[in-house]
Amino acid sequence: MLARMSAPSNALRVLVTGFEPFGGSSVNPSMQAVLGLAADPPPDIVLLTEILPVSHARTPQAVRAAVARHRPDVVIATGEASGRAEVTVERVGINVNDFRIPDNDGTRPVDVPVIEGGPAAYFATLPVKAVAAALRATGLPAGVSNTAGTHLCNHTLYLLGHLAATAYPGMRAGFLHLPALPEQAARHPGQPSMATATMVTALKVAIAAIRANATDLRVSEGATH
Ligand code: PCA
Repeated sequence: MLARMSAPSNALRVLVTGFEPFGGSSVNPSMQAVLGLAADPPPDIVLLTEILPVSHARTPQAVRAAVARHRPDVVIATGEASGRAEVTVERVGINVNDFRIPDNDGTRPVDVPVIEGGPAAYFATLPVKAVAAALRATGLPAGVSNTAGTHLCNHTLYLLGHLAATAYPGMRAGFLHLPALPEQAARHPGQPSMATATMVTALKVAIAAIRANATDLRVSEGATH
């Protein structure tokens, strides 16, 4: 959907995607965050939003169609990572589907490549460290993650990297994993959570950081494990 019509014609085109609920949950924080952002878009960009299916068969076509239709300069895909306490900015997508739980069609691929014959991995082309730093500077818990898992979030990140490398040169793309919503965590005592409004703020801060940083910061966000 085109959420804003009045941005200048040379304004940055930013596609933000979320996923529909999956895994038996009736909500997905990424869908709530993207709907919240679409309802209150940043004034200085062209915000484009899509809710993607959670389907090994259908997600790739939905991603390809969204990029072809919207021609974004920047893609920020988002998804749920229940169990994580922070907004995590994914560094890398790998060329494998190895689903721990079935997708919404009941499909569970094991060790199936995202792109047959593709490279092992694509790095996100967003300034991941600058985004994580900007989020923390705003008072939001955030970090760089070195694995987006092996389900459809990783799939989407890898596919966006593939599209940027092959068909859409210059397109910057990456992935933010979001914690569970409070109402999800309430059913799993001890699980960390984040409110939708906080996630919407995080997306706005991420967009601003991407605009402000053509290249990434040279600071360590490394991990030992
Ligand atoms: N999270 C899953 C897929 C959809 C979503 O929101 C993942 O992390 O791969």
